Amino acid sequence: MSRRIAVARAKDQPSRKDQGDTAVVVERKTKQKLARPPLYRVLLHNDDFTPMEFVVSLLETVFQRSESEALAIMLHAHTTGMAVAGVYAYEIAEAKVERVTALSKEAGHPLLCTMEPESDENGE
Ligand code: TYC
Repeated sequence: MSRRIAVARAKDQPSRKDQGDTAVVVERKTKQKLARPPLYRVLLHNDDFTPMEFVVSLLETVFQRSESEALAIMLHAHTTGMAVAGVYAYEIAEAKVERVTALSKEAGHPLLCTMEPESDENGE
């Protein structure tokens, strides 16, 4: 009697398919290594004019931070001069910077928002 047994394929192992009495070994595909996209920190800079509540609300709406996270990030910027609002792939970070800049301008606040690579050229 021929029985078919499904053999779960481990990531780095060749796959085996039982075909009756004969075990067929299928060579695994060459592993495709995908480089991780470089990440960028979006920074909020302190100033003397932008209201604290405005910065907190931006952190909640643009960066999806909870109220307590937003408050902590805003206070970090307020006391040290700068804070990381979030870390994203290039296009996302760029869109966040543009959104913050547009909303701040619209509201008449001078809030500065910039981005910088998370790692150096060596990816470290
Ligand atoms: N320093 C501002 C104030 O006292 C508040 C503020 C916090 C502004 C963080 C910018 O990134 C900032 N109203």
